[in-house]
Amino acid sequence: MKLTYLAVILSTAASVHGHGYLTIPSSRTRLGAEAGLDSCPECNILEPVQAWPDLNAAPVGRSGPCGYNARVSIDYNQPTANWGNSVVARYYPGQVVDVQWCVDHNGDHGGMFSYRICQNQTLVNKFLTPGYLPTQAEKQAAENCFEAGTLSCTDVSGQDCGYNPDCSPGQPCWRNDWFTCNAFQASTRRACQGVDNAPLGSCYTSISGGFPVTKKIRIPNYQSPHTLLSFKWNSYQTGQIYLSCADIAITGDGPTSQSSLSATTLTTSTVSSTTTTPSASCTAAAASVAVIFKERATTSWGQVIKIVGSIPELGNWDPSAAPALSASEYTSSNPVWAYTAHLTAGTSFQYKFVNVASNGAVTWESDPNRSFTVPKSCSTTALSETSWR
Ligand SMILES: [Cu+2]
Repeated sequence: MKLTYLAVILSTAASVHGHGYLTIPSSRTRLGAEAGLDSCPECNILEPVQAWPDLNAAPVGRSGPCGYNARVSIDYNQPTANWGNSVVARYYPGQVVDVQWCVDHNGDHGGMFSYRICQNQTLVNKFLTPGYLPTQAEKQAAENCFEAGTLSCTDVSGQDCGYNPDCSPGQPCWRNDWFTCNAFQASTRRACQGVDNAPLGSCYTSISGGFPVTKKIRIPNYQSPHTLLSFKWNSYQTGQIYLSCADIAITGDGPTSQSSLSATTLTTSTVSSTTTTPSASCTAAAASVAVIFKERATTSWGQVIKIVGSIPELGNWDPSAAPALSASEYTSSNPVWAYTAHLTAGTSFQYKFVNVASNGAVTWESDPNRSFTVPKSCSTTALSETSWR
């Protein structure tokens, strides 16, 4: 047994190649790489297993729904200071969102991939408990739930949900609820790198540079203040499965119901309602206002957009203390960063956006400062989208 195990390790080490991981929303794996802990985020591999053509045949093992990177001995099923304690993206039930993973140039093994949400909070909570390492049985129980919670490609109208050209009718992989890569040996737009047909290096991998693979999923009609979006890629070429997960929230009724949101969250006792004319959708004053900032800024991997300004909530002009915007809505065609600040009604302040590189270097927007006064009329307000300047 020992010899067989050793042989597997050696053959894996000898065939050094890339592979892939979930990048949008930011997976725990991506956070591990950005924290400098994971030197090969695309190397979270469940192997050697049967990955094809039966996509759910392999036990998930220690990889669990969030992945285990044997190269750096990181188990992403266990929350740490760098991932798992807070959500990286907030969605509402039924929302259609862009998701992306990154496949390495040298490790594009073709095949099929899926996004999954387990709607059993008790099972998921094992993966949200700070410091707790789920057992193998808990990992498998959650994995079964995630498999049952596959977010079907066909849930998004107009999305291309063809069958994988490397799979034959009658095989277990002949299904179009999963997403497919192109033909593995295609002469152009080969395998997974052909899905977006984006240039090499559009996303980060440590070995050869990555190709992004972008799809749309529909968030299920399910609510949770903290749950997981799990990504699973079954390789066609190799006996490998890649798993990663992102911490997300699914809450609220979406953008059409801001007035009902206001009605449930408003506080009337501390604010005079005489100073501002309420907008049509808001009829009462609020003490704390959710202010939504959106900034269009094209960034490269590792860069983060922050909002820094003259009030404590925005870091008092200190970029290291300023909140980061979320790239959960970011796509190459619509590079939007977003942040919701909870600010006291009536507060006036100045601010700028900054671009913070992975080495910490800060690039400021040009002058003059932007300025804003939090309205007293509504518990939620959205500034019009701005662009980097
Ligand atoms: Cu590989």
